[in-house]
Amino acid sequence: MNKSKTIIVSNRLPVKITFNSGQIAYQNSEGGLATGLGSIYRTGNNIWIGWPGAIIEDDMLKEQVSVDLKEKSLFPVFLSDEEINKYYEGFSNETLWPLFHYFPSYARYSEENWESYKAVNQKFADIVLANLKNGDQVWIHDYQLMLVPQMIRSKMQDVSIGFFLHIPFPSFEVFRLLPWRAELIKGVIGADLIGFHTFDDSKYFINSCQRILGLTSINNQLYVNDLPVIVDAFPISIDYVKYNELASNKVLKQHEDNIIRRKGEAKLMISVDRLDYSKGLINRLKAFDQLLSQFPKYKEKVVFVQLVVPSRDTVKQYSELKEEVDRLVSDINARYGTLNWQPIQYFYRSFSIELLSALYKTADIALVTPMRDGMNLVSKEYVASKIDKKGVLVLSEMAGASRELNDAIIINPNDQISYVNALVQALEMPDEEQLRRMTAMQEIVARFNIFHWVKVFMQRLEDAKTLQRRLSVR
Ligand code: GDG
Repeated sequence: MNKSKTIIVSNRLPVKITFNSGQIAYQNSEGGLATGLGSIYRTGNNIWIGWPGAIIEDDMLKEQVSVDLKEKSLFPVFLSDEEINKYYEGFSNETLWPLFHYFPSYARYSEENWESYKAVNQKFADIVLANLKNGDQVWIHDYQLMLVPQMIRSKMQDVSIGFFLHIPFPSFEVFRLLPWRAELIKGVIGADLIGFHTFDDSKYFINSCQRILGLTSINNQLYVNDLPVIVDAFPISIDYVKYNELASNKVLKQHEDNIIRRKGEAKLMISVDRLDYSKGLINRLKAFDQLLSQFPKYKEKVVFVQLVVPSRDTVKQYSELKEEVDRLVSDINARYGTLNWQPIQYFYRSFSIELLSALYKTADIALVTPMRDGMNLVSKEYVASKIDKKGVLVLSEMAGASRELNDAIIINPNDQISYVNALVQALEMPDEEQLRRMTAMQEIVARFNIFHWVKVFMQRLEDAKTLQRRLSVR
C-alpha cells in the first residue's frame, strides 16, 4: 500500500550543527516547536525540511551532512552567506518582522532582498516537491516561507498544504505598506488551511485578502478559485508536563537555594526575552523606575531579575536597543541601589533550561509585557512551573497569550500609570487570589498544550482537504 506522508517545512531544522577539528556534531533542538512536531517527523516516512543553521560551502561536507541528517528524517536546504544576508536577515528580519510587529518605521524595503526571498522560497519549494507525492500533507511554518504554499500548489494539486504564522499578522492599514503585499498573500493562499495564533490575526489576514486581492469570504473561509481555504486561530502552547516536572526535579534545588539566598526577604520579579524591540524592554524598565520613585516603600523589598537573550545585535536597531537597556539598568541601579540591595540583576546571555526553570519556580512575579507578540511562550512556561500554584503573571494585552491567560494581570505596556498600578497589585496580591488565578491558568495551559495544538491543526488540515475534494467533484 502506498502510504501518504507528512512533510514539515520551516526556516530552521530542529538541530544544531557544530564543527570541531574536522568532526561534525549534531545536537537536537529542545525548542517547543521541535518537541511538538517530534511526534510527526519521527513517525513513519515523514520528514522535516529546513536550513541546518550553518553555512556550508564544501560539496563533500554538504553530502556528509545530508546523509547524517537523513537518518534523523531531516532534509537540509543549504543556504549561502549572501542568501542568509538577504533572504533571512534582510527581507525576513528587517522587513517582515518589524512590519508585522507594528514597527513600520523600522521596516526596510529592498528590491534586492525581496528577489532573494523569492529565490530562497523557491529553493525550499523545489526540495519539498522533490520529496512529495499525491496524497501527502505539507505543513509550512512562519514568515520566512510565505511564498512556499503557492509554489507547491502550482505544481501539485492533490496534496494538503497547511501554513502557520508564528508572529502576528498586522491590520490591513499596516500590511498595505509592503510593496510586495499582493505577491506575499498570493503565496500564502496556496495553502488549504492557514493558521494564526489569534482570531484577530486571522481576521486581519482575511481582510487583507479581500482588500488587496478582491477575494470573497464567508466566516473563516476564503474563496480561492471557487474553493474554500480555511483561515483560523490555533493558539500554540508548550509541553506543560515537561515544565511542571522540571520544576519538581530535585536537581534544581541548588539553583533555587542560590536564587532565594540572593533575593533574601525581597519579592522576586523576573522577565525573560530575546533582545528585541517588540518585547517591551524599555517600557518595562521605565515602569519599574516609576514604581520605585512613586512607592519608595518597595525599596529593598523587590528584586528584578532581567534575563535578555542576545539576538540580532549586529543590526542597528538591536544594538541601539541594547545600549538603551544597559543605560537604563545602570541608571536605575545607581539611583536606587543601596549597599545591601541592587534593584535590577541584569543578564545578557542565555541560561540553561534548569536555571530558567528554577527562576520561573521561585519568582513571585513574571513580567511578560511585549509591545507586540504572536503568542509568547514564556508566559505559559512560567504558569506551568508554579507547582505551589502561587505567583503572579503580569501580561501585555499585545501578546497572543493574553487571549487565553485572562487570569493574569493584563496591561497595555504603553500605559505607564496602569503598568505601575499592575506592579503594585502584583506585589500586594493575597495568596488565595494568586492560587485562584494560577489554578485557572494552569488548567488552560495543561489542557491546550503543544501536542493538542499539533493534533488539532493536522485534523483541521485533513478536514479542509476532504471538504475541497467533495466540492470539486460536484
Ligand atoms: C516566536 C514568536 C511565539 C528564552 N531565553 C532562554 C530560553 N528561552 C526560550 C523560552 C521560550 C522561547 O525561548 C521564547 O519563545 P517566545 O514565544 O517567547 O518568543 P519567540 O522566540 O520570539 O517566538 C512568539 C513563538 O514563535 C511560537 O509560535 O510564541 O510570539 O515571536 O521557550 O523558554 N531558553 C533557554 N535559556 C534561555 O536563556 N534554555
